[in-house]
Amino acid sequence: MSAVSYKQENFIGIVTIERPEALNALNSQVLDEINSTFANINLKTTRVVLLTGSGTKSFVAGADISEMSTLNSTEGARFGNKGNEVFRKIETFPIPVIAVVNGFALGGGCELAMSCDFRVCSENAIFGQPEVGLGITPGFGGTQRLARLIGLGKAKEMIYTANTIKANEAFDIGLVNHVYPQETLMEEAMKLAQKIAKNAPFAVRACKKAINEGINTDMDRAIIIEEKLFGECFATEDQKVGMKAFLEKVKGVEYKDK
Ligand code: CO8
Repeated sequence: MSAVSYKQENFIGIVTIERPEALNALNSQVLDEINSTFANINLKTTRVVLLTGSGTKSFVAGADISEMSTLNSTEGARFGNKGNEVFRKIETFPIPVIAVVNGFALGGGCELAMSCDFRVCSENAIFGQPEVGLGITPGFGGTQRLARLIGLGKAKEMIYTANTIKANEAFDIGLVNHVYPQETLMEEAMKLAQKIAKNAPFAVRACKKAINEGINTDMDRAIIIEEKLFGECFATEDQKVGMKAFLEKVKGVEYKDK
């Protein structure tokens, strides 16, 4: 039975992890299916992806503890590598991916959310990296992405203590961009996605690439990455259409990704 579903509404793709019996925990099958689902997204017809978990209790309650419990050191590293490859694919996916966190985002769940461009969550969301309480480190990028997102001191405290934090604290420390009531979470996420999808697709993708690649290098190199992508925008029809519309005071221009 499939553990990941995909649907498309206009330019928005919705990927849902569907393993409610284990609070959407990530086993090998789920990781493989997330991977193939993203690989099959049509980038000509999709401009934003929302990634969420089924139900109202959990986004993803971590990597699957049953599957991990019997792994030896080599197998553990291989499992970590499998998750890392999938998460890196999401992080570097050409179009924005928004994590819609509808409950627990623990361990691998928090790490999955952090591999997305940004996160929105419901009021009942709980975030944490509880791995040290299970005798392991975060293994799907948590030690790296959490520190980059919320700063070294806060990340170290969360990881060393295994403390979980509620939605409002996640908002206060910048781990999530918005907190919504559970009932309106998906509707609000869709509104954000639609707003992004209305903008020039090439330019949005170029921004993602520039931000992602630039953040990992020094400013001199980073600014050159931006310059190159900025220049490429002037070869698109969307740049002509967008600027002409502004000058002619035309509202509601439709971009075609040319
Ligand atoms: N793995 C497997 N099964 C899980 C997981 C999980 N991570 N989380 C929940 N489940 C299962 C439970 O075992 C339970 O199954 P069953 O009904 O068959 O007993 C079912 O989901 C429902 O869970 P609970 O009954 O526990 O529900 P509660 O509401 O009482 O509690 C919690 C919810 C607090 C979320 C609780 O389930 C929990 O603490 N879960 C584990 C959270 C956790 O520790 N996550 C981190 C896992 S480690 C990790 O993610 C490492 C990532 C990097 C891996 C690198 C590998 C090398």
